[in-house]
Amino acid sequence: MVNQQIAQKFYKTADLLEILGENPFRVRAYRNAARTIESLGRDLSEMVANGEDLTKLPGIGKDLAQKIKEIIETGSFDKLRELEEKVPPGLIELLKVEGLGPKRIKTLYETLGITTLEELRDAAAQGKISALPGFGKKLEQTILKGVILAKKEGRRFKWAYAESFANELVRFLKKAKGLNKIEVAGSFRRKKETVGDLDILVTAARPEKIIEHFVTFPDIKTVISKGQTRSTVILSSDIQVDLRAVEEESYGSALHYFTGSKPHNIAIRALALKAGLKINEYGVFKGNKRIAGRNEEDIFGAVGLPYIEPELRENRGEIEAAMEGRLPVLVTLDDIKGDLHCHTTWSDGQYSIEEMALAARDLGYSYIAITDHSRRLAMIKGLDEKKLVEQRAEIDRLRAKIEGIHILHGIEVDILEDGSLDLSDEALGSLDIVIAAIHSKFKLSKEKQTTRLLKAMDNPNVNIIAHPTGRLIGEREGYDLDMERIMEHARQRGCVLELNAQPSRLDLNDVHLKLAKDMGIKISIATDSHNRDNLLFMRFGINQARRGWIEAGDVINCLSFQRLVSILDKQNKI
Ligand code: DGT
Ligand code: CA
Ligand code: CA
Repeated sequence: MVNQQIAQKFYKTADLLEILGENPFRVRAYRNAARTIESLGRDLSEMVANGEDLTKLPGIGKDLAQKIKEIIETGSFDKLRELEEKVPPGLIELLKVEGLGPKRIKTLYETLGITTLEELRDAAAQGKISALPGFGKKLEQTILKGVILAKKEGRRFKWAYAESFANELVRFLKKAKGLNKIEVAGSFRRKKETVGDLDILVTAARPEKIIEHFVTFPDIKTVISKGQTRSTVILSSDIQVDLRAVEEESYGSALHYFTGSKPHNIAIRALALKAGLKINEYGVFKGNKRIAGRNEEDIFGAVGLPYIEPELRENRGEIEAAMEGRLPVLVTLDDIKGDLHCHTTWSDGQYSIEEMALAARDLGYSYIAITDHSRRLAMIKGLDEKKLVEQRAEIDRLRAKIEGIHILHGIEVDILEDGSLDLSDEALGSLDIVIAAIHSKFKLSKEKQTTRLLKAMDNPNVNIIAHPTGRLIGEREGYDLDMERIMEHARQRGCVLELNAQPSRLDLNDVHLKLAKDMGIKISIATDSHNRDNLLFMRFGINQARRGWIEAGDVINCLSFQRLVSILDKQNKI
């Protein structure tokens, strides 16, 4: 439990008390305490463990000190649990909306039954809010705008999920008469693992026609705005879409600007200023003269840079690398030669080894590793030593039968709580490839969880650590790990780290990938497929890899089969 989390609990308590109209003095006390905790230089959990007196901290009395202990021990505290029972969970989100305080939220709840941002937005769009005494048209508009902002902060969509809507919209917009260029910009184009909203850019002879067509998209729930060159809508899936039409001569600048990221844009603008240029979404200007704008290459060129791939535009060193001519040549799907993490009907997969191998061959791969679960996961038929021998016989049979694809016999072996592995060294040693993974005891302390993984890497049979942090996007934080130690150990051991390509995992993340790359650690981009279609998840892994500056040379499944096998052999001798 870190200080931020404890502070959040107190902020939440204050908000809930306020919505319920309780004593303002108590509300303020919780907020003050939260602020103290937020800015505290030391770890509260440690202070409690050391038996230090918390009441010495400003704004923390006996009562709050006790609650802090309760949070550290139980994850929350009774008073908050009680408040959470009383107040519908969506109401607290409404506080983020400009123009809405606890009193008004209470009114909206009691008269219109509004409990979520979506309900608030719909009520505002339908004019129900301005009809309430004391609210009015102007406030309704403020609220509508506020909802959009609050939603943007609050709700993000997995890239793969957003993609289906983006594709559908592009297909639909392409049917509009007179449409010229179209591109989905923003975080979507940067392939960020989650997307806040979709930013579509078009050029057209008559932009207003495109807007007219856009708002007839069948999946629209609410049209927020509709002008001559701009429109914002909400889809029934709650994804917000911004459409902007720009002039041809500004298309490159607009595309660059709306692709972002904001920090990247700001850094580019600083470069332009240094060169005596002005840059905005309309172009790059020297005085009043537009010297670039039509395409993105020219925008970068105008500030003295080569083209930078959208995935790199996070101001994480790409501008310096571009200046020094050392931008990475990012890995592509075409570089991938095989998939090293797949399940079959032998454990919890839905297809046979043969079917998976043939599907991999159809993708043009030259190899696939069959890596079912190990025995500890008995509920999903995890394999024991005996079953592994039987599976080997089946794989040998298929190797003789199927041409054009190499089948590696592997396992996704469970890492037990103490870091030992779920199968004997002898059994593991008989396999072509071993990936090790944590599937239980997610809540161990940082120290224990870290040493657990370090120990697993020490087993000379282990080639790859699968989904190293265990996070599930938007659902579960990763295990508490000392990633620097993990990476350092992987480097020393020559252990490969997986980039799990499942759209809800994408584990390692972009930042960790770059760290791994910089340390010389090799990556396996793998789909963790449980059926044939899952093999197509590879491209989500590629997206994330590119955001992490990964090149083909960093990826073991970009190696030919012979090179791969020699690397796996070498690993096992360390
Ligand atoms: P998202 O939607 O939260 O996943 O992230 P983005 O990056 O798509 O952000 P969004 O939709 O707010 O804006 C799209 C792009 O527009 C953003 O990446 C950079 C650009 N942009 C937006 N606001 C600003 C700004 O205040 N300054 C600059 N320089 N660029 C901005
Ligand atoms: Ca966006
Ligand atoms: Ca946007």
